Amino acid sequence: MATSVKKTSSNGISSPPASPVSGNRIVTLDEFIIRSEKDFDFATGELTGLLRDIGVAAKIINREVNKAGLVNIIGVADSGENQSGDMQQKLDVYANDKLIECLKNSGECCAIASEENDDIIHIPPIGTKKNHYVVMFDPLDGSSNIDVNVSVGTIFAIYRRKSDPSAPATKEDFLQAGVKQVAAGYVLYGTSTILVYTTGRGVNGFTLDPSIGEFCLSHRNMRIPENGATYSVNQGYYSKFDLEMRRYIDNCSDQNYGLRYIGSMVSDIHRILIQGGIFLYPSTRKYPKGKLRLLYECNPLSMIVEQAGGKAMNTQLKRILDVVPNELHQRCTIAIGSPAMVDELKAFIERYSALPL
Ligand code: AHM
Ligand code: MG
Repeated sequence: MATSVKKTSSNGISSPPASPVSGNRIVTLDEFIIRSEKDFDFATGELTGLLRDIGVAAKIINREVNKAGLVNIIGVADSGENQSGDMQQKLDVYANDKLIECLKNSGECCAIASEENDDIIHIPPIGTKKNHYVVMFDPLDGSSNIDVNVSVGTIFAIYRRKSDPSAPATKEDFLQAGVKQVAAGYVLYGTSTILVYTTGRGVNGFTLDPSIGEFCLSHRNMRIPENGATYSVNQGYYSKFDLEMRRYIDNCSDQNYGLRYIGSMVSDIHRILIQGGIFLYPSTRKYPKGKLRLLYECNPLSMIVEQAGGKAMNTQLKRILDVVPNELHQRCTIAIGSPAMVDELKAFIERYSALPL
């Protein structure tokens, strides 16, 4: 019987084991998850169950996203603003509810934190079962784009809890550095719907085949190109960026890099994962600490990108996955993507942040 040996490189990232499936036959997400379970350190089936729950919720959300224009579900929800002060879209609320419902019904995790909820949500255990995981998600990232049919996505992260499994989960279970994630992923509701995830052994993508209602393995062991020809930033804020960021953007332009910015982070990151490039959300006057959320957006996408061979840091040059959060809805700056491009930006920041203004 083949055994999988966990190999860890100097940066702490495990290299992928031999693929658990082979040949050209269709491999569904459920089959892949179950076959990969043996590679996981604490294989009890809980993590497998959680990933399957998220897969089910993603299919339900996908159905609703795809018929959004037909059923008057697009637009701003009655609840108004969420914790982070953004307008909540109706589909945000729907996606949030479905994820919570799917995770609650299976009872595989002990608590949830969502970008759309102020506080953590406890999940009552089923019977005497002790649950060891907490789940965090942004149910519908980029949702301000829904009304104009631009792709949106779900982002998720799973952590092993720190607190005693026989007691209720605590906020500390969620305030762990991203390097502690045991799994992370996203679902992009795009021209086709794709679920991409990692459990720390490489990154795999599964495209939803609507005819059979299954996510099927389509992108095996995804690797980000070392370099790219595009940069992704809201250049409308150029005058509000720090000097070093402006110099880097000038350099991108001088080098004839293309500018690609969808305004939906999952979509931008998915493109970069496949084609290479860099995504930036630096500090602006409106968001001095950055706009994006560390727990729900930056950490899971950083784990995916690192697992695919890329890099992710904040504009203080700290690896995103090493930042220890101190609040659930903490924001952070981010530069993420092809390793050579992130290194190039790092050199610009080191050079220009040393200059007097
Ligand atoms: P959201 O979680 O409220 O949708 O906000 C996050 C989104 C990202 O998907 C996207 O990269 C960014 O906000 C766009 O912000 P901006 O319009 O300031 O460029
Ligand atoms: Mg978001």
